[in-house]
Amino acid sequence: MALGLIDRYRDRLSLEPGDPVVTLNEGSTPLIEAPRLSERIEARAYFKFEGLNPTGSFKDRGMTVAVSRAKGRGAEAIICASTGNTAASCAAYAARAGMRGAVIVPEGKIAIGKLAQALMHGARVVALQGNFDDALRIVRELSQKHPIELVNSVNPHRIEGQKTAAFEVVEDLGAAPGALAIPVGNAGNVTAYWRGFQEVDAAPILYGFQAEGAAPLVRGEPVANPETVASAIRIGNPARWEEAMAAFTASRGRVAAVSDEQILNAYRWLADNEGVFCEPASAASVAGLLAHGLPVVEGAARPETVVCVLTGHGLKDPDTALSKAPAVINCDNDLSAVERAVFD
Ligand code: AN7
Repeated sequence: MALGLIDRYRDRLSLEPGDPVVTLNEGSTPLIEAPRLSERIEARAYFKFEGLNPTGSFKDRGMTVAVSRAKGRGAEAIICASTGNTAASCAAYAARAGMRGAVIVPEGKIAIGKLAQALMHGARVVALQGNFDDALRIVRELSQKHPIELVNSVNPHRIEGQKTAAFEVVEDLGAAPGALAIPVGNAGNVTAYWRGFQEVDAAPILYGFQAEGAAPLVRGEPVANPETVASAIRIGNPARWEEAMAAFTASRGRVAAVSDEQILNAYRWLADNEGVFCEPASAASVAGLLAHGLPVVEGAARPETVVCVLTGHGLKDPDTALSKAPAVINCDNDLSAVERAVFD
């Protein structure tokens, strides 16, 4: 049976000896070869498909550690601000731990699959008339005032859990990849990968990608009203700004922007040509490689292997999928009509 990541890596994580293990057997996600993408970018490409975690995103890696620690210190409730995935993960792990969960999401900007999960897991779901950055500021204040544990990636245990994805990449490849491409929102995940790689003496070039309308790290200043179809990374003032920029520099990588059109094209191309259905924000990592190639810092070698982190599952957001996909063909209840519909 596949163990959860605390059972696999506990000695490298931040838990106390007495902490319970709150797990849904997250992690151990597949590293999938990407033959078509490899052709297009002229390097050996792989997907780290984090959409196959229990609630459909990489957030579960951080949540198992953060919630186990919270439970170990006797917390009875957890809270987060979220663009969707953190909300679903927080709600599921709260249910698993027998704790109360609350999630604050930007009103009208949450993918339907994520709302369904958060509500089904019994979390209190609050839709804020503001954006993610407003929600994060408010939950930070709330967690100072009340005995409720904040489980956004400002919580150090989240980063600890998420760094295990880097361990898995190196284990599965048998070596460090030459480069890693990753979407960047609040910048917790890229921070976590870099820490994980460093702990196993690996140093791939990090390519981070933000959506053009929500690209504070590329612009070098916060974006007051971030906008993008990739709702997961609709974030204007990343909490892990400094650490992420330090990681890009240390790895000789860079952060760049991709347009919504490039994101949506990559999103559909991946589903259609590689058989992998990720969410739009995740496709930003592939869109970035297709748009920018493999940018190489002077003096560094061009990477031969590239891992693209596909951070979340496409079923999160059926509305965006259906608006991009071809139409369904309606058909009479009749053999020849079906024949025409299938073969014409
Ligand atoms: C699919 O769920 O911020 O740079 O509240 O869901 O670590 O923020 C989600 C972020 C990339 C960006 N891909 O990661 C949330 C939230 C997906 C995501 C990111 C998110 P960070």
